[in-house]
Amino acid sequence: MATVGKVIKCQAAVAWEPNVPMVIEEIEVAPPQANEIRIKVIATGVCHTDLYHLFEGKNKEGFPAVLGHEGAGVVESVGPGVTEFKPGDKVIPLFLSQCRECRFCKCPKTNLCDQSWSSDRYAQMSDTTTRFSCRGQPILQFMGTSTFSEYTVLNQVAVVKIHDDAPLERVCLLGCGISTGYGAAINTAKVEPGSVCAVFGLGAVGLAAVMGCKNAGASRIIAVDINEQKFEKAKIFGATDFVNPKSHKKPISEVLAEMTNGGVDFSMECVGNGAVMRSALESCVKGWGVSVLVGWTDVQDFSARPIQLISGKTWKGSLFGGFKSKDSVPKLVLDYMAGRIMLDEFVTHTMSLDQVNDAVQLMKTGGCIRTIINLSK
Ligand code: CXF
Ligand code: ZN
Repeated sequence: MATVGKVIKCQAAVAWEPNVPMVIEEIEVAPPQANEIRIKVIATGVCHTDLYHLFEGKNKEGFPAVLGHEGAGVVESVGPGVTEFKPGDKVIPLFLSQCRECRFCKCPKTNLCDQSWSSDRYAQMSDTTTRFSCRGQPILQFMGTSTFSEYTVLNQVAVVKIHDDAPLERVCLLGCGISTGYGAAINTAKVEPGSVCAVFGLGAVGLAAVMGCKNAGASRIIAVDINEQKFEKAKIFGATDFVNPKSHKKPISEVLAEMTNGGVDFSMECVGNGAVMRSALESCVKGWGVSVLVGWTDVQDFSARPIQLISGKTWKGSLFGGFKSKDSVPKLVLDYMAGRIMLDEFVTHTMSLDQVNDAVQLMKTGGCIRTIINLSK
């Protein structure tokens, strides 16, 4: 290919500073170095984490940066030492990598690869530099992925090859939100056939958790949200009961206890709010109830009465739905292609890269489930 080994000039959405809309810029993307691959991004979802980092300035790598981490693309070229990928392969970037060599990758109990962006092991790339620049100024990468760019460079531990026929403008969603919610139900909660579940928060992650409960054979799935407009969508994914906490004077845990003869078997918190986390735990049945933290928040503390756990409940959480990313994402792609999981139903909007700020705004106001940015031109 004509671009191999050369700097590629392309369009990217650059977040120059917190709380300011991103700017579509021409950036320069350097060739991949050892153990890296450069990909052409075809599609990317917009996730709350992009929003959170952009508007609250919490991108731990700082600014300016190219955000985006829920993408899918095609390999353009590979750096020295890369044998797993070749140009033309369809791939999904993995903000949670799987190096297969660290203590955590070798243990079947966890997916928390120690080489991952989330473990602070590579702030930008394989080394501490970045492959992006704009008018001579280095632009940082984000979550080891940076999918709001026509081209990006990834460490090979943070990318996985998927089926050649996979529709990238759908399976990109498996790079974050859908895997996170779906896996929370099937891997972390380990929802059982015939069980009663409650899902708190019906954004994309919560709806994916509902889908996980349904696929695991739950007999009742209680969808909880203060926005009743979300209930119709939750029904499509398998929710059977719908509760708006604002419509009740009693605490939601009491409402659910009355509905379920003492509490649900499994609850999933998909909001990222300490008070909701506590309610989700309190909504579980004593003796065996399991409550899973799925929604992200960086609050320092959250609380519950010890009796909640002494009474035999389990409180746990997971990142990326507990999925070991390289092992699982290609299988999830096949699950979608075979109709075993839904993805189309999450997509409420499709936009181009130059509309990325509109997509962010839509997410901020709760006006979408998922917006797909289509970069293939
Ligand atoms: C993120 C939340 C912040 C930590 C890394 C994973 N989840 C999805 O966007
Ligand atoms: Zn995300």
